[in-house]
Amino acid sequence: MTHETDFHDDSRTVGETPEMATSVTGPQFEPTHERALTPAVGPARDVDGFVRQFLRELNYTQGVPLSRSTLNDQYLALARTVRHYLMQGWIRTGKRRRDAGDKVIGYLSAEYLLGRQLDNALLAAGLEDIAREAMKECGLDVDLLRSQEIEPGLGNGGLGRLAACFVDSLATMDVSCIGYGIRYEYGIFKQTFEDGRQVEVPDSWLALGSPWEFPQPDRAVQIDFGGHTERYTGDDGRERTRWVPAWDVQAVPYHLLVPGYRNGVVNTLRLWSAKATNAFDLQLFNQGDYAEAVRAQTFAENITKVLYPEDSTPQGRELRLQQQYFFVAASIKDFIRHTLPADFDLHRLPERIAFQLNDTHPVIAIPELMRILVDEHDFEWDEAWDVTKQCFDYTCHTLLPEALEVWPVDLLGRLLPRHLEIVYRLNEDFLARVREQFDGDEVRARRMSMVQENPVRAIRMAHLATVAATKVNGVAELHSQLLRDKVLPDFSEMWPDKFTNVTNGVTPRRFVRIANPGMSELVTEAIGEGWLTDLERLRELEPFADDAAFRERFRAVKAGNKERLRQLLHHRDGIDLPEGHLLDVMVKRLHEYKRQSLKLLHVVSLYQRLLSDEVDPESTTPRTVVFGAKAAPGYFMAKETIALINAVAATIDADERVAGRLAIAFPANYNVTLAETLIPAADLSEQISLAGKEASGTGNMKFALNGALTIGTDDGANVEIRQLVGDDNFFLFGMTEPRVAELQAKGYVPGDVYASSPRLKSAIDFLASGEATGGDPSRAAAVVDDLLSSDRFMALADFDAYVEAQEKVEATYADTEAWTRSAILNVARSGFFSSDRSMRDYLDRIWNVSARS
Ligand code: 26V
Repeated sequence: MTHETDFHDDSRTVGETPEMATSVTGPQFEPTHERALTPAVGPARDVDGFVRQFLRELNYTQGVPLSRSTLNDQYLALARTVRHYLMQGWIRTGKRRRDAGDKVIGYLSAEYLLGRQLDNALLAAGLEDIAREAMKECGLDVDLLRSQEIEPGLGNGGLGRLAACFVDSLATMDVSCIGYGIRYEYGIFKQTFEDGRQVEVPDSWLALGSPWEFPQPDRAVQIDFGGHTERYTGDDGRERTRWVPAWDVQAVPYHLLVPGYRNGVVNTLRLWSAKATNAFDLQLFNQGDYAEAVRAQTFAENITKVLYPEDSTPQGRELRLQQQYFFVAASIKDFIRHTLPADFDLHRLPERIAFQLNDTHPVIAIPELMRILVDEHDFEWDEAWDVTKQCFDYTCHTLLPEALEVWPVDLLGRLLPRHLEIVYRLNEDFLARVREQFDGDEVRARRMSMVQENPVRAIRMAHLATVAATKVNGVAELHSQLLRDKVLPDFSEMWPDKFTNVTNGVTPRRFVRIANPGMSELVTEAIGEGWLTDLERLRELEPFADDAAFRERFRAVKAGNKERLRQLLHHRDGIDLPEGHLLDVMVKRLHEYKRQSLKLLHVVSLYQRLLSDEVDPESTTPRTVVFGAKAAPGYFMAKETIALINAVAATIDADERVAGRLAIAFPANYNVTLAETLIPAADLSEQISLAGKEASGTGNMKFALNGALTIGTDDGANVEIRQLVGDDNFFLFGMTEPRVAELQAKGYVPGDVYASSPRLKSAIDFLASGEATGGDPSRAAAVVDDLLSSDRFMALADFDAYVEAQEKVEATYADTEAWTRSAILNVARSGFFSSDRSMRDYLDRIWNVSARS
């Protein structure tokens, strides 16, 4: 480090141009009011300008000279420096959108699983090289600083990550979008293992500073809860209803920047944080009752304290309903009050907003908008309904009936009495229509009702959403079909045109370009620039699959990615991955329907094969199986499965006899950051859910785009991946959805499958005996008992087919050239899975808005 770079110095003149001189002395304001909204010049876009801004941040915001700064100081200063370069785009984008009166996509999502922000901001702003050089000039390593960031884990899994990909694509396509959500103080828990068992640690992602957010306390809105409703007669003689709430909280918005890829566009993520209306009762405080004085504050601020990690059992938890209402009510209020012009006629609301309901979590927004229009803006009921219906579209993300949210009416009535009344009235009107259209079919009316009677009276949020929404979509072809045929068949009969499909996608900026720079460079060299925003262009890679020199280079990239993963796991987890293995990866939330237990049975079977005399170990394919999975803290079987995988991993790891042939690695705390290193290193992608259960999957797309081959069932988006990449480049196995339904109807008996498959029986017996768990059979008991007694997701039924498909994997992998060819074809043919394409589909089929690019 040189003395020169230790402290920011405005008088520094080395290589300075006149523009730069103005840029470092602070924003320049033009004389007119309009122009004053935009800083005339940001920091200079060169190494020198970057260094200056960085030092300024370090010295004046962090308050330290470089020589005394910690890594965290340096990370924060770097992040804020990059943020500076985005500000002008953000302010300009906002102004342009307001002036044009664009229709806004209001993406309502309780989760955004964003991943690290710095990498993406550097890429979007095109500052990677400048930042690297600038840090070098300060004697710092940009990669080390990047690795300091704690990712904002404001989501559970696929649904939250999808929302993050979608807002990235909308910014890149210059579509006006506000992502509305919740600023959880604690995101998804951090997973650690103790004796192989999952232990959850709070995720304090804000603890070391949060350079990416802008609090806007002056734009806080009040959110009401509880109380009762009253009828009264208005001045015009009309009967009206008024909600008299019992308590309220403040919703404070925090802005996050959503930069488009190198287009100067910066959209906004608006995340709401709860704050007590009155910080505390000073009188009580003065009387010495400190705890009671702050009680209200604690109570209010609990609303956004923590993300629910329960994607296994969406119980009727009051706090969760509070979270849901809190963020949608704040978002609608904010949109009407701050985004629309003051005199806007709300009859025209659908011209200006399309609220997309990301699953049922934000569905309480529907009665909320009705309440605003009817109670606060004097709309007639039918008039309000007509407007409301046009403002909402609904995406369903599941097929499991137990995952469809319902809210007990006693809870809803207590928390949101007016909303309950509104839902009842909507349901009355709706059921009248059903009876009219279907000859008074009461059984059907009961099935379709927004209100379920048993086991407790509760509101079916998916029915409410489906009735209100203009469009309802599933997230992959098969899912959308099953949604129509099995989950909501009465509704699709009533409104066939309401239902549509939009297959999910993933952002290639994060999951190809950032995650896999080596492959990205190779691709660009082969087909030129432009593919990152037009991913179908990857097709142009197809001929290169037959080019031996290209294949060689492709393999070298994969080998480099594996090495990067080895380094990471060594430092992060103390795991030493063996070299030269087929890398077989299963990463996703732990759920029985995803069938991590099936993968584990396969591992056990491979272990047995190596221990037996049947095969020469030297002739088998050396394989490392990597698991990554968090279990919902209250999900017993999921947690048992984690403990079992770890026990088997430890046993195999300690067994000299299989050293070099088989290994299991289970790094703790799988998250977006780990995914970015893990996925590009994988050879084999495990997508083995029971057919008809995985709505789409998005990890499956990320793997294919990074040149892993998939072993998978005919489920979710696997179906489309296989159709696109071709049967020869995909290892399909297992029952189809109709076959699953047939077997279920017939009565599935896992014991029969066990008895009839020698290989399966042997693997299960081996597990049950404790031989795969260090001699301790109790470790395997819960999982084995469950598989043998109920096996709800039919892992046993698909076992033989799975093992056979894995044998094909080994045979193909042995032919290095054939494998590489398939891997390249997977990349070349997966361009469809860009979230840009998903967004185009939403724009065309759902929002009726056109993209600018
Ligand atoms: C909820 C529940 C509750 C009951 C037990 C099982 C279960 C499983 C999952 C969930 C969460 C449902 C919402 C969700 O995260 N869905 C995921 O959405 C992704 C994005 O569309 C999609 O790729 C995944 O297939 C889907 O599981």
